[in-house]
Amino acid sequence: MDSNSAPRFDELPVQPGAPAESSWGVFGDQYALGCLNFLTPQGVVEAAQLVRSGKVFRLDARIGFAKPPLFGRATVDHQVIPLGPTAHDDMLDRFNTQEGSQWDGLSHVGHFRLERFYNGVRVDEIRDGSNAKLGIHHWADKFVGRGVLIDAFGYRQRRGKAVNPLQKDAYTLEELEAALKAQGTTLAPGSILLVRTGWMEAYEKCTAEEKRALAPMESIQSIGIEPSRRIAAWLWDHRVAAIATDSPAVEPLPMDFLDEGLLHYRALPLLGLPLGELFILEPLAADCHEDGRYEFLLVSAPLHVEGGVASPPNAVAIK
Ligand code: UVW
Repeated sequence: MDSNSAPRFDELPVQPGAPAESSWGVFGDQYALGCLNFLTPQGVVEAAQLVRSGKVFRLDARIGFAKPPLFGRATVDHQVIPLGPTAHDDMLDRFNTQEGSQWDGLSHVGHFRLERFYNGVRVDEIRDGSNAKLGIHHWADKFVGRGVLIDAFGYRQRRGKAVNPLQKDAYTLEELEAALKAQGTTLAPGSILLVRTGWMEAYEKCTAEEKRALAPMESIQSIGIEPSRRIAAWLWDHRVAAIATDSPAVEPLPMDFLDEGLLHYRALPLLGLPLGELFILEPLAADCHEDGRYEFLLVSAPLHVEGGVASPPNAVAIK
């Protein structure tokens, strides 16, 4: 896909009958990739040129880091199983692919009013036992390109602004743009955008009791990215391939699932934009601050599960 030939956000939709502000039809028969279509072989080659120090940053947390997992998701059980006198396998029982760091795939959330997933895919097509149209397997070898970090948390802190990531609050478009400017970074087409909100670091400082108390959907609070039309337009018009944060929902929590303006609806069923959550971004941000380079090669290899809904990112940033 030539990102120059893609329509501007204001020109969407291009497909007759498609919902407003949707990119349905833009990517033709490659729709299962959604905005990952903005990642190209040439983009991978260019991103590889960003590798200079040889430093590698793991972007997903240890499996099972959240105790308990957020939103009532199952707790994974890891067992080492003897295979012979001096050999082992291991088992991950009850592994929910969204128990921690994750990419939300395009079959994770459909539009509640339209009752459609990305590109008009129906609920029954997701639940038919194959999830052939929007399964995460389509992303298995596509999630590589130029990563860009916006250290929104660091930007606020350096300006002396109070921020509590464990309370509902939003990083605005103006803040994201100002942080980018302060970093001397631009959003080139085909960027995998990471935004540090500070949530994961604040969570790690909580006591076991505090973690238990904040985990349910009814009680969780989080800072996130402003969920708005203009943010969706900004991401689309910059040809952002995916966006991930170190917060539980990318957007602020709590959220009203009947609000059509949620970023989850704007991104997943309407634009086909992958959302990444609960990434580890602090060590990467510290290194970017030190060397002044907020761009890197990003390699993510989602689980190769045929028909999967979501996946740990299995992602590294390489500088
Ligand atoms: C929410 O929808 C709150 O988060 P997730 O994408 O993990 O389901």
